[in-house]
Amino acid sequence: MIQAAIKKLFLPSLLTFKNGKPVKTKEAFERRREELKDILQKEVYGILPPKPAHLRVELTAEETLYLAGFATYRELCFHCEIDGEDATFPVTQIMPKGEGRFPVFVCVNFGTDVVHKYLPLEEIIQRGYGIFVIKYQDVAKDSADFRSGMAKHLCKSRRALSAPGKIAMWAWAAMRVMDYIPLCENVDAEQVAVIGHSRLGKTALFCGAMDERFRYVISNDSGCTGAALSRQKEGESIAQITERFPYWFCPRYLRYAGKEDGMPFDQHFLLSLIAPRHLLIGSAEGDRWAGPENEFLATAAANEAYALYGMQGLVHQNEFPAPDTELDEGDCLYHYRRGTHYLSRRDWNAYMDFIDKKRVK
Ligand code: GTR
Repeated sequence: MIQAAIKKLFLPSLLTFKNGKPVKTKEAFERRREELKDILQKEVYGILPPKPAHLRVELTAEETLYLAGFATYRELCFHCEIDGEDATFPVTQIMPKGEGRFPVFVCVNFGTDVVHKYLPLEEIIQRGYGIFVIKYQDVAKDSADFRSGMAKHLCKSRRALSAPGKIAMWAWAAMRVMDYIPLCENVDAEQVAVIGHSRLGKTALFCGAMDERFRYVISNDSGCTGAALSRQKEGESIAQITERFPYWFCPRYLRYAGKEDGMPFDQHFLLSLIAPRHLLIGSAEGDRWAGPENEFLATAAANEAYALYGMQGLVHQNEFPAPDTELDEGDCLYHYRRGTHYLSRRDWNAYMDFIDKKRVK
């Protein structure tokens, strides 16, 4: 039934090179990966800005007895040298106390507080995870303003059809945190997850697709131009998203409004780039705007890439799951809960349960 539902969408083939040749091995998929990245950058999110010439991380504040003394809190300033200028954005790091190296989340979040409705910090720390929090608008405003913050350094002109949009910039900032992680003594650089909710779930997916250093890529309720296939999608369409938020994407993406069926890509391209790492997709039953079914279908469609690595990808029962189900048997997680558009404690715990399982292997 799932295979049939995917077939009915006539998706562009993941495993066919641009020249029409088939992609049959994981080595071939590594070459296809470059084509997929190229398509998604040129058509959807814009060309990812290059790494800064130099990165320096400054400790600006520290509290060693945070969360009743069980955590360390640090405020960091990331200084990026771009075209000879010092471009900066702040990041907050909270780590559990103790010996050894901890797995961490790089969380691109909405609020201005570290303890936020989408961020149950104490639970995360108690479960033995550290976290880096980027408040997304500290990097670039969630608006058409490309003249302030990091945006003016990362995009000199919005005239180019493949100029980076804001999603690419927020993702770029998460990658800079990843640059810093190997220098942190108490962080396990092999166990890093990037996570975001909604527009920031789209950001987490683009980040993890473009940067293979992230072992876990978590999209919560990311919907349109995130985890959901755009063809025959319930809820938000490309026309609607590009009408309200054109600046999230590259200018060329606007051309696809109302033209989903003819697009030379769909969101399974993005999800397949996470292979052979772990993809964690969360949907909510009440979040019809995001289109849970198409989020599930895109995850299932990415299995073709996992198969080339001898992996299962998402293990499912060949039908759309009932609410309050975790499909967690394979390399990917599909977490489907009741309720509405939100990043809840329940979601975080589902993601940590899955990562815990993968880490002991
Ligand atoms: C909505 C948008 C969605 C989703 C959401 C959010 O308005 O249509 O694509 O990104 O915002 O980020 O909260």
